[in-house]
Amino acid sequence: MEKLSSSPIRNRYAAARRNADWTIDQDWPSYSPEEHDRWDRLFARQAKLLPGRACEAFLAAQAKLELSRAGVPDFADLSKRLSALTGWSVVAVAGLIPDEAFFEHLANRRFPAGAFIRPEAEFDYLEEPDVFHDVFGHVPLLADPVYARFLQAYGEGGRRALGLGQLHNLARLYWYTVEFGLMRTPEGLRIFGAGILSSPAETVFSLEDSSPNRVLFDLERVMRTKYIISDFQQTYFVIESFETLLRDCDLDFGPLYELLCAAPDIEAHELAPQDRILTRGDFAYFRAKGFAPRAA
Ligand code: HBI
Ligand code: FE
Repeated sequence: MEKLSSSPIRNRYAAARRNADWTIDQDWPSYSPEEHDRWDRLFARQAKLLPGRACEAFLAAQAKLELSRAGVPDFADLSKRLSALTGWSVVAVAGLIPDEAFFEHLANRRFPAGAFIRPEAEFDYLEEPDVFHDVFGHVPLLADPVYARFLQAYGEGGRRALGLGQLHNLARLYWYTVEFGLMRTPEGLRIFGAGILSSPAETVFSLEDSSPNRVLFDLERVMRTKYIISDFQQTYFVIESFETLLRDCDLDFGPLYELLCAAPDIEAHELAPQDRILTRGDFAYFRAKGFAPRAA
């Protein structure tokens, strides 16, 4: 993910005047009817797919926050409802911001959300986080008290990791939970990662395709595992609950970072000896695209 934080900002907010903390004015009145309509179409498509696939906390939070088809949300308005629940607010940014600023916001319960909405040509996939990825995908779970605490703790950890030069390990934790995490529930696997929740194809692929591995979450294992930025994940990690995720991460990362320095990275497709495997992928989707995992 760090690779992306230096990508040039190429949307209508690129020249927006920004504050020292990288926030900008969302300028909600400036959204065109086409942009509101695009939000509605993106929303409607996921609203059809997510019941029975997104975790209950996500669906409940969407209702609590009154996130619906009524066009791009006004962050000030949304933040009033969100902060009343968990003290989080949504602040506008033009695109990816430097790691330091990003973690500072999270540590203070401010979620930096892209204000731009993807162009029609990138309706199905874009690399930078736009308002649909950030507000539709990430924001609802900030209304869940335990998840809200986890993300704030991630921000606090990010500031420390930056100081220790360990960001790449911590970024993997974010990637395999906040962005692409799954949860095991009595009704079956459910999605909580924003990267999946905002993507119709990966919503289905992550739960139903035979290609990827699905492995129970283990903090050290996740922090050793490389990830893919521009395709579906080859391994999904599965938590039991936000409570167990928060408890598993509630430790001094110092000794863990030392251990990680000596431990080899694990490839995105590999299974490790200590893995508690839920499904062993057959990689059919990836092989069809020319991926040939070396025999382990
Ligand atoms: N900036 N706006 C924004 N959104 C992100 O998700 C983001 C970022 N900057 C850095 C970053 N993510 C990652 O490098 C960290 O999660 C590691
Ligand atoms: Fe994201």
